[in-house]
Amino acid sequence: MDDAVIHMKKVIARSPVNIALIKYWGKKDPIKVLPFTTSLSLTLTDLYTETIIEAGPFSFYLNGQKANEEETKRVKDVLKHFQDENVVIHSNNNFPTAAGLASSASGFAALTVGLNQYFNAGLTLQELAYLTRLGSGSSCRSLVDGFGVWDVTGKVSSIPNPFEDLRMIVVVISKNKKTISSRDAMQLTVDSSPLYQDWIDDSFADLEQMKEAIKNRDFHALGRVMEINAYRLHELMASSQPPVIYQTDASKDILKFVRHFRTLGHTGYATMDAGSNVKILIKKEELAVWEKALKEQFSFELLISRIGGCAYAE
Ligand code: 2P0
Repeated sequence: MDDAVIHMKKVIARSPVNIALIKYWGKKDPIKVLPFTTSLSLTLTDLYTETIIEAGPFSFYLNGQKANEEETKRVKDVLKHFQDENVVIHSNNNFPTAAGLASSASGFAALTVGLNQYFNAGLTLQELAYLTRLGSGSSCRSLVDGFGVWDVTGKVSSIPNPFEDLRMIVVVISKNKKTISSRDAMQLTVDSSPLYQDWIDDSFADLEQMKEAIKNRDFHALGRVMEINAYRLHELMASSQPPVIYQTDASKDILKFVRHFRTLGHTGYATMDAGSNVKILIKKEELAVWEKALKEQFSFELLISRIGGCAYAE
C-alpha cells in the first residue's frame, strides 16, 4: 500500500462498556497487567466509546477536548506497540466519563481494535487483550461478547450468555471525576489491606458459583453472587490504609432500595464499581416497574442498556 492511500485512511472503532459481575481489584504483575483474581463481566450494548483514528501528527482528544498528560501517556503506552505514532485519535463516550462507568475500559478496547485495523496489524484476541490492558486492565473484557472472562494468566475468553433479555439500569449518582483512580486505588488496597488474601480466596469461590449459575440459567443465583461480590469489593476498598471510599449515602440508599424492592417480589440485583453509581441488573419484563419505582423515589438520572456486543472496527 502506498503512502497516499495510508494517509487517507480513517478507521472508526466502537466498544461497549463492560460491567464486572465478579470484580477485578489488584495486579499480581503491574507491568504486564496481570490480575490476582479472575474476573467476569457483561458488556452494555448501549453505553459505548466510539474512536476515530486518522493520519496526522500524534494527538489524542477525549470527548472533543485535548486529553490530559496522564490519559495521553496511557494511550501512547498502547500506541507505541504499533507501526508508528502518526495518528490523530478522537475518542467519544456516549455516557459520563470517569464516573465509575468504566469509560477507560471501553475507551482502550475501542482504541486497540481501532489501531489494529488502522495499521492492518492482524493481532489475535490474546494479543489485543495484552495491549489494551496496558491502558486499562478491565478493557480486555470488552473484546468479547457474552460473559467476558479475564483470568490470572491474562487470557480472555467468553462464556455464551444463556439469559435472554436482561437489562442494566445505571443509576447516575455522580458525574464527577473520581478523586482516586482505580489504578492507584487498587494498588493501595493490595499494599495495605489486611483482607486482601481473603478477597482472593472468596473471589475464586464466587467465580465458581457464578459459572454454575450461568450453566443452570439461574438468574437469582447469578444476581446473588454478583451482589455479594460487589459488597465485598467495597468492604475491601474501605479496609485499605487510608480507606478508599467510593460509596456515598446516595449509593447506600439505592442499594437499600434494591434489597427492599426484592422483598416485594421484584427481581433485580445491584453492583458497584470504582465510583458512586449503582448498576442494577434486571429482566427486561420488569424494566418499567423498576424504572417507575426508582423515578418515584429518587431524582437521579437513569441510563438503561441492553446487554451484549463487543469491540469492533470498520
Ligand atoms: C472491574 N474495576 O472489574 C473493576 C471493579 C473497577 C471496580 O477494573 O489499573 O481501568 O487500568 O487495570 O481496569 C477499573 O479499573 O484499572 C476496574 P487498571 P481499570 O471492572
